[in-house]
Amino acid sequence: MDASDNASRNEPMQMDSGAQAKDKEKEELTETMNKLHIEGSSSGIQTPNFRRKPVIIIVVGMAGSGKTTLLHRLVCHTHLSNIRGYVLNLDPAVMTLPYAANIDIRDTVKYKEVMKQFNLGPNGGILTSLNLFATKFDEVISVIERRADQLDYVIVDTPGQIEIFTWSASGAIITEAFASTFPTVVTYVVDTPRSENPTTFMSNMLYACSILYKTRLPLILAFNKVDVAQHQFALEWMEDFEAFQAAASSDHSYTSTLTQSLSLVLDEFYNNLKSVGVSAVNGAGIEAFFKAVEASAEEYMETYKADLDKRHGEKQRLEEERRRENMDKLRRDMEKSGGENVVLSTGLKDKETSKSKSMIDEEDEEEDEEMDDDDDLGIYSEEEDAIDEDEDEEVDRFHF
Ligand SMILES: Nc1nc2c(ncn2[C@@H]2O[C@H](COP(=O)(O)OP(=O)(O)O)[C@@H](O)[C@H]2O)c(=O)[nH]1
Ligand SMILES: [Mg+2]
Repeated sequence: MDASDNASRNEPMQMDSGAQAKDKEKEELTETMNKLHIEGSSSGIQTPNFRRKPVIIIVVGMAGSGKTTLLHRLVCHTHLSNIRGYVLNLDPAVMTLPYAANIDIRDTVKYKEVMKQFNLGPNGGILTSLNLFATKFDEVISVIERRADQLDYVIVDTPGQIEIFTWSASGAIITEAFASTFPTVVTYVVDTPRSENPTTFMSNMLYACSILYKTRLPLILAFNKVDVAQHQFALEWMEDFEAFQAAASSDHSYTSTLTQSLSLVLDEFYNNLKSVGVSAVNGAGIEAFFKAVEASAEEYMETYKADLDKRHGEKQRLEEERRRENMDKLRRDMEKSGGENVVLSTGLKDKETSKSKSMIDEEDEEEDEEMDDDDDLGIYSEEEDAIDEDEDEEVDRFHF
């Protein structure tokens, strides 16, 4: 407590005037109410710090469909076309990456260590590593936010086994964190040569459909490996379900009948997505892919963002209502008590008195808190400082 505090405390006593003391108290009261007002509004749900750039491209797909190779191709394309890209690897189990990731989950979580420590198999290890990483994902978002002005795209590679990302809580957390801060699109990579069989094609499409409805984000189908097999058959099947049924009817098994029926159901799904044929190996179709990303980002702003804003608006309205009710209650108390007990009832005055009494205790507590913070997987924040110092650093590392 400083000298001015002491002075203001002693003043009413020295003046020995009841009226002046009351004035002083009223002033304090107004100040307290103002403080409450500020606290009330800042503790509420704030409009998210949404930016129109960069566009986030989350790349998902079955193991071996070519996600990592496609990412490499996209990175090469960004370098050649002066597009400013940023790359994130979320696959903790990948041995070597063909591209230089700006943020790599492997620098934060050692997947083999996680397997040992938690006594898990490979899939459990990957899933737990992703969960651990997701707990610190707000740090990743703020790193990207700080660079937002210098970036056009953030490309995200996901674990080989698709369900680890698409059906896990951490995958949902990561996707939501991106989608509430930047325009976000999902790219579903299809192994084209392996989808020439109608039944395999259908299971692939059903999976893509489930991702669309789960993430509620614009979806791009990237038919990869067109250097081996062209994707025209897929486009034809998606546009004309009779053509697909004709292909599926050559097989008379139970799955074939089911597949034919499902093709009718998926008609609406096909209308809601964009598809491009690409080759991660020779670079065919990459320009068309980026065009599809741009169109999807527009779509995001028109539909998904509007929906998100609506939900945030509703939350904010409820919060504002709650704050107004509290203020009214406080005002009523003040009128009732003539301003005498109100400060006590807010708890702030209590806090202040106890603060001066237990100053030494609190100092000790503060020290403890600081130590707790250090324990809290603090290497992250150290790294953040390092990033602050060197914004141009190519590879950002986070550690648990
Ligand atoms: N021919 C051909 N092979 C590809 C293409 N993209 C990926 N591959 C191969 O597919 C395999 C799996 O690729 P990878 O990127 O590791 O798949 P991921 O598990 O989805 O990340 C590798 O052997 C790649 O060389 C492509 O466009 N054409
Ligand atoms: Mg991969």
